[in-house]
Amino acid sequence: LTMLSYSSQGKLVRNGEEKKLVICIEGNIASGKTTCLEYFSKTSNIEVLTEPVSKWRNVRGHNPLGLMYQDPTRWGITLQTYVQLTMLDRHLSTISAPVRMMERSIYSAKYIFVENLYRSGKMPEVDFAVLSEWFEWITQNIAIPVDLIVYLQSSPQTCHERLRERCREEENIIPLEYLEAIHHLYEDWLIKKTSFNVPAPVLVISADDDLQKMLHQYEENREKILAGSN
Ligand code: DCP
Repeated sequence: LTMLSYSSQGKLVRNGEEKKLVICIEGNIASGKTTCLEYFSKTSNIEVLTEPVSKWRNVRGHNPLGLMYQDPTRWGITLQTYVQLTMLDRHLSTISAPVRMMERSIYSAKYIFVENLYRSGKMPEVDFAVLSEWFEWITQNIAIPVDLIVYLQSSPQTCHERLRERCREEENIIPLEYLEAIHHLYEDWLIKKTSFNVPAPVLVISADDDLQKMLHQYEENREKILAGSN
């Protein structure tokens, strides 16, 4: 049963979920978000939602992620419309533990990926306008609670190496310049805070180290993260 009510800002709220702690893990492609989420998923009382990338690779037998990398001008809006829907669905799903951790957010989908397609000249202005109208309607009318953003700050070079090691088929054409563009958009958004609204406090974790050191950093930051503070 879903209970709908209105928050103090007049936005629609489901099940009074604003009382639970919601932490979004943000960072470049292959910055290690999944490893971070896996680490915390071993802790009780935390619900971990990984990114719905399997859906983006298969919607009713189609692969919008693959299509987007092959021809971003034609398929960028197709992928990003679907990403926006799947992210909204994640944000609004019932939280099953006192703390929720999720990979990325509807915010980075728009402020980083849609923005990058548009700025690099790969998304037609009309597609960008339609996506922006959808995004603004959603964020103005539906409460999307986020309490903390954990930013895994990595160098584009490191991500490029990790991408090559991982060999996800759709991604083998991603050049270093693409990761650099995503990196700069993230830095402007979450570090310089000069581009778009930052919906929650930001905790920065440097993510260029090897796995063992990364796990150690997560251990060190565990209490801060679970208290929802930066
Ligand atoms: N992607 C996209 N547009 C978005 C979100 C993601 O084009 N709005 C693409 C980028 C990647 C793929 O989807 O090719 C998955 O991206 P993530 O970086 O979110 O997931 P990873 O598995 O790469 O994260 P990590 O390696 O940090 O765990």
